[in-house]
Amino acid sequence: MGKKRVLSGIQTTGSLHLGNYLGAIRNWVEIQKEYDNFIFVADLHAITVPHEPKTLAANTRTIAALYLACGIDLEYATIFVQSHVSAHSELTWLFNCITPLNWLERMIQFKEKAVKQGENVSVGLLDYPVLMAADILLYEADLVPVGEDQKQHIELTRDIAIRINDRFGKKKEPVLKIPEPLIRKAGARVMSLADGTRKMSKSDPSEMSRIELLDAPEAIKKKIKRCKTDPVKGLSFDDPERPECNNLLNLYTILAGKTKEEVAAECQDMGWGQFKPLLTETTIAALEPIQSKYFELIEDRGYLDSVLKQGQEKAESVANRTLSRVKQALGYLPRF
Ligand code: AQP
Repeated sequence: MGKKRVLSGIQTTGSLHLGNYLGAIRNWVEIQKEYDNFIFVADLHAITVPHEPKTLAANTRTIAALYLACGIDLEYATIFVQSHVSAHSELTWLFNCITPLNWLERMIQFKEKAVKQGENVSVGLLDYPVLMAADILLYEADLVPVGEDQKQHIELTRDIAIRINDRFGKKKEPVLKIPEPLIRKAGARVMSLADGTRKMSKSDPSEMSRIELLDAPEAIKKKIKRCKTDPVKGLSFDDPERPECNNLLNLYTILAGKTKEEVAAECQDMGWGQFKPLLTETTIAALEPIQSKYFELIEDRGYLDSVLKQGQEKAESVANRTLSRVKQALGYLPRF
């Protein structure tokens, strides 16, 4: 039996930060050898919220280069750009026509993001989970690594696949493969530097709320120096009254490669004046190898483009096969 297939992606909604790395990419790297990985830059998802055309292409290249710089290995992974494989958009349309509207109106992420956008909320934002279903089902993914917040979207993906199979498939020949979520066991959830109760996010208007993977040492120093803390003396994990303290200690633990017990003992008598320079130094050192690899890759445009072209070709061949199967099941006249 071949390896199981895993599909993952990140939206081009801004600069990648420590949350994207520690909560997603680092885990993909850790498990990549066990699976056949399809990893894409989600540029179609990115325009479900207002976007800046001037930076879209550059962000796309940056994310692809960061995948490689963070350790995604082309021996185990296919890296491609979502909009380069038109089957994503086409399958989304077909799925749109069989997905009940009330399935989408129930999605928590839609409700949360729609509130932020008020009158301007787009049909695309509502349709985001259907596009995600198309992404996953096109590649016949067995597993999709997600955090708790995306579990509902995987359920919807499964519901869409089951509906298509029931309505248009044959008993022994399902049209679509039903995927499973791969829920991270101890996945890091990195919180905002400005508010320890909110997650660190690309689209937060304040750059001071996140440490970006490409931040220069001076910027990292400034952000950590100014980040929100509390007046309590001594640092400890898991105090519900001290979400910022817990977040910064967690960051230090992961970036320093230490255990929670080691850090609890090391930091119990520290004040912020002592801890912040330590976290700064550790963060700069952890990001240095990623940054130097990234700058090498982004200079070599020919190489990066060749990686994305090969990815596009491989992704397209798999995706187009699934799309044809769905169209055939729905009764479409085959292309000439
Ligand atoms: N703060 C975080 N802690 C841990 N994991 C995180 N991820 C994002 N933020 C954190 C993980 O990174 C991947 C990127 O997903 P995405 O770009 O598709 O969208 P997202 O989850 O909504 O990420 P952002 O950075 O917050 O982007 P915006 O601001 O555009 O919404 C996912 O695997 C996610 O779990």
